[in-house]
Amino acid sequence: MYAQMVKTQEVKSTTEMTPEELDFQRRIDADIKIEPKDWMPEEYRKTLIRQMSQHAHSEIVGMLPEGNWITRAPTLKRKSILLAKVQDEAGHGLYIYCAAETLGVSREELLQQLLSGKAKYSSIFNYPTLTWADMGAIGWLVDGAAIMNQVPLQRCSFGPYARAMVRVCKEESFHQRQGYEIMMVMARGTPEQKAMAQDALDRWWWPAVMMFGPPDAASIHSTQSMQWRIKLNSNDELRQKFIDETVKQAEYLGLAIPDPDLKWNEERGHYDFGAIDWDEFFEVVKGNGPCNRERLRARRDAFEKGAWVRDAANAYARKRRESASFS
Ligand code: FAQ
Repeated sequence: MYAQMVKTQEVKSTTEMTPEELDFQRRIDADIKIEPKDWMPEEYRKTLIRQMSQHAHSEIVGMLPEGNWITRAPTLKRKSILLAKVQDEAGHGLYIYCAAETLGVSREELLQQLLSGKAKYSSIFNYPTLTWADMGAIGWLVDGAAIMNQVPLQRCSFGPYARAMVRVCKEESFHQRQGYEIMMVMARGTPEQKAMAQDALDRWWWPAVMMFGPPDAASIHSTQSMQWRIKLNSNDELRQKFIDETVKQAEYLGLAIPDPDLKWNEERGHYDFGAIDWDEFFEVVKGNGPCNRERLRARRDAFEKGAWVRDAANAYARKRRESASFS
């Protein structure tokens, strides 16, 4: 249905490219990184700003569902681990905003686009975190999906983005393990704890599978982004890889993935899986998910309440500039 509704971007063939574009594409094909001061097509710059800012916003908005459990973590150890994880997400957002700024856009502009609702962030962060087991499911599934998508981005064509991904992926890998460990403890705990772990898996499975974006036939940006190596894999390729790897992990936990159609396909060498509810995905992306309004309200509140910090930092910077110009 969506494949018929969506027109994927058309890409230029080499004969249609200008000499500058041809040279640019040759550098990309030779796996030479593009740096901020290099010539680049305007659309390449715009696509990167769109993807990188959405990525940075996802990291920042992604702090909210887990932040919700910091005060309610079951032990001091769990609290300090969760606190560190949420702080890491803030760090990821900052690296990626910095990398996006090298493309000539200011952080203020990017933030305004988030706060006004113009810019997107990942659909996954519009779902509520109802129990402690959700901390396990987010680490295991959401960070797991994020790594699957971000490991290839370490080799993307834009230098600052690729380099930012190196550290992000190392940290995401720790996040994924801490989530899986929470699930392991709960799955082997009391029957009530195991039921909580199963319930969290039931609620997070399909939103995590949707995180990879619309199916390839409806992915408007993929063809061009893959030609420019802004994306190295298609949405469906990464989704399949995630499912193939996660099924074994669920089996080890003794938990059931909530998909009756999940079945190993010997011929394809992959798991077949059931139909994804793309209506739900597009509703969430349009702003109608269970927590979209709450998430944006929290970010707007934080921005308003943080005004005095920005004012103080600016006043301090101004003072230092003035005293430096007198000496
Ligand atoms: N949610 O043509 P495509 C994390 C939009 S980080 C919302 O396929 P593209 C860490 C898309 O923007 C998670 N919107 O687009 C963490 C486009 O709309 P536009 C974020 C989505 O860009 C863990 C339209 O649909 N990761 O989780 C989504 O080629 C735990 C058409 O789609 C990244 O951002 C979605 N899921 O491919 C933090 C990684 N999917 O812009 C805290 C970098 C698609 O034209 C706790 N980004 N859309 O209005 C990417 O790899 C790509 O941007 C994709 C989408 C794969 C997400």
